[in-house]
Amino acid sequence: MAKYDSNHVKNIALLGHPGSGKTTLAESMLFEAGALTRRGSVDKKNTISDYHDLEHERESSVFSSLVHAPWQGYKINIIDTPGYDDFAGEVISALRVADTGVIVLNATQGVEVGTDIIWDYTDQFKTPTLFVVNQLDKEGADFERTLSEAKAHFGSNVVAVQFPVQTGTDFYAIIDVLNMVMYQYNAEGKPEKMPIPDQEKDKATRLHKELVETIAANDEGLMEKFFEQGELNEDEMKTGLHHSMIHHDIFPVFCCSAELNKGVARIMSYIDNVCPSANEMPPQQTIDGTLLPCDPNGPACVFIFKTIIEPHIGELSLFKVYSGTIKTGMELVNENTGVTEKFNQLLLLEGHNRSQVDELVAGDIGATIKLRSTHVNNTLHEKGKQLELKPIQFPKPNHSVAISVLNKGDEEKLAQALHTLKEEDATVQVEVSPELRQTLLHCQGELHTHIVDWKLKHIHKLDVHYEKPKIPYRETIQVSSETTYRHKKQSGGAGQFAEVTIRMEPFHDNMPDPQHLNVRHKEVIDLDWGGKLAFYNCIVGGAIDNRFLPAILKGVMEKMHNGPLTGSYARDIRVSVFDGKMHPVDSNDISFKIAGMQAFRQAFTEAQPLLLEPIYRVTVYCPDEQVGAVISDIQTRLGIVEGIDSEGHFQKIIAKVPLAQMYQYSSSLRGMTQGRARFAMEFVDYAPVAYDIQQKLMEAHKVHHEEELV
Ligand SMILES: Nc1nc2c(ncn2[C@@H]2O[C@H](COP(=O)(O)OP(=O)(O)OP(=O)(O)O)[C@@H](O)[C@H]2O)c(=O)[nH]1
Ligand SMILES: [Mg+2]
Repeated sequence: MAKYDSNHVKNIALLGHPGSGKTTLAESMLFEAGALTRRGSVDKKNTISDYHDLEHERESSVFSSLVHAPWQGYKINIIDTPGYDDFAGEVISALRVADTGVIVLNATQGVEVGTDIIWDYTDQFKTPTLFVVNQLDKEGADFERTLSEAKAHFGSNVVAVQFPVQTGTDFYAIIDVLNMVMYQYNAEGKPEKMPIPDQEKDKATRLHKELVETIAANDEGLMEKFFEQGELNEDEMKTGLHHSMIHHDIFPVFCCSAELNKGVARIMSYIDNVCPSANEMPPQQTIDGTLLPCDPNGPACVFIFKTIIEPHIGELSLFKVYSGTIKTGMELVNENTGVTEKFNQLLLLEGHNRSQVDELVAGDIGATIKLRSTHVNNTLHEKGKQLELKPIQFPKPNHSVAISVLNKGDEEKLAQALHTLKEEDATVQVEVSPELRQTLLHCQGELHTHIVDWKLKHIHKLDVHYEKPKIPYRETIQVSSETTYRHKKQSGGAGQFAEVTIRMEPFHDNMPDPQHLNVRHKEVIDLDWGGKLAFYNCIVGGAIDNRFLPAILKGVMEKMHNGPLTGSYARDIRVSVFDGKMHPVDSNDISFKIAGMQAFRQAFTEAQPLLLEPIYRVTVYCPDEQVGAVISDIQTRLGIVEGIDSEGHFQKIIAKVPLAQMYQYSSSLRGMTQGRARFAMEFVDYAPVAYDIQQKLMEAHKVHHEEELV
């Protein structure tokens, strides 16, 4: 295996709408580099990059995969990412380590929804970006339209470096306006350099001029030269493009047919000669602000951007070397877990296949296995240093389902499987909710849940069942009430006796003491589930001994935990115990606990109880033409629109919507907007549910409760 220094490593991520041709392009790149003797295809399920059974089943990428192409003395690390938005986590982690984003466009479709979404990421991370207009060999391919759509969406600095001579089944040549040459391809995709034909000269000259002017306009030095010379030579253009790509100013556009391998080699040469290597990008900044230049002689430091769990091998940790040179057998300290890890093997990945190398220099990407306590987003560095790189901000899940096992006894196996899934995919979250008595699986969307389900069934061999997550309602009261409850039990031996009189009021901060009661002791408890319980001892004349007060509080708390209306948590209530009775023999803690509980239940029902539901702030980003549909849908979900703002290419709609109305919203929104919208949601507050819904929920609880008692 050839050794590469930091200047000769290029890291690219292939990005784009599903089906644009990323995996096919990766395959052609590997073929061009001589890493493959035969090109596989997605349809035949034999590409290097889509190697997972799930990807074969779907004929589309699900995971990002790392391959590398040795090309003219350079090593191009290629991360082929999946196009579906549900797998955005794979795209974001790839962009964290890539130094160039290659956005693939389908020439028969132009700019698609996925292209816009990907652009937003590259723009946010300021990743140097180029476009590849692919599928030019396909019937209906339209380069001009695709280019003008890209300019309209992403700005006039999207500039053509190439254009096709003909598109569709007659696609045979590409004219390059950087070096003003035509590449004519034979059936195997081998190019022959030719002069630009007369009938294409005007167009080539016009696009060349546009390219030169765009380069000059983004580089002061070159602007002067351009004015002096009226032209820029090829080297000057490359230098200008190089700098402008680093600053995320110019976005060159290339042509190809990945399927027929036409134009692929030229893109690879551009990546080698013009796109930045890692050591030309601004240095990484650690969390405490230290700059870490990409220097092979600097302190060893790597960042884990992805893990893959492979059957029979265990966990593969994929990393980028941000500084220093990593050698086989090296020990590095994990800054996040404190564990010292030994890198026994340094691996290069080729989809499913792996090969070993002795060292990896700053800027390169590789993998290792069998680290003990290392996860995605961890930084590892040589001993005696303190370096922690900024973590990848993964998108928050917005699609939840409750999951359970079909076969009793599989619970532990499911917990273990979910743990493994989470380890491999940082965009999945698992929540075991004691309140709802459900295990919730939070994913990026419905498709993402299907992927998790596939893994559970096929890898972990588990039969699982899904249902709608329950809603964490809350219960409270609206007015005050007073009640007395006597608990008395006489059954043969020792009896039970306790009588408790309480006043119950809605609690709010800084409320005055209860009127006409003599407060002897106050306790305000912050409840784990939000809100408060104030418990006052206002006993006079020793009606109840102080020693029984904790038992009464215990009874009250039990009911707060299992509210009288629907068994949900209760909140924001003040209970003042101000009278009662004891029996010299039969009174004990258990009696007072029962009396406290029942007094609470009785008082609660008389205090105009209210069921509260969680309200979420939902932010939807969608194109102009879909604002109307999105808003009217929010209204049918009992949501209240708070505002509309424009943000980039999108309109941002902010609304408050009850959580109970948000089940499977990601799928409805996708359907409603053909996948053009995105949304995020966060908890804001609790609000009363409508009276009829409260009645229905109470009825359902009663039936369920009675069933449980049978
Ligand atoms: N005619 C033609 N077909 C192509 C070309 N590139 C890709 N395809 C076909 O388009 C389909 C999708 O290609 P992929 O390479 O899987 O696309 P992708 O961008 O990786 O898709 P996702 O992984 O789902 O995001 C496959 O059937 C390819 O054979 C091309 O240049 N020309
Ligand atoms: Mg793919």
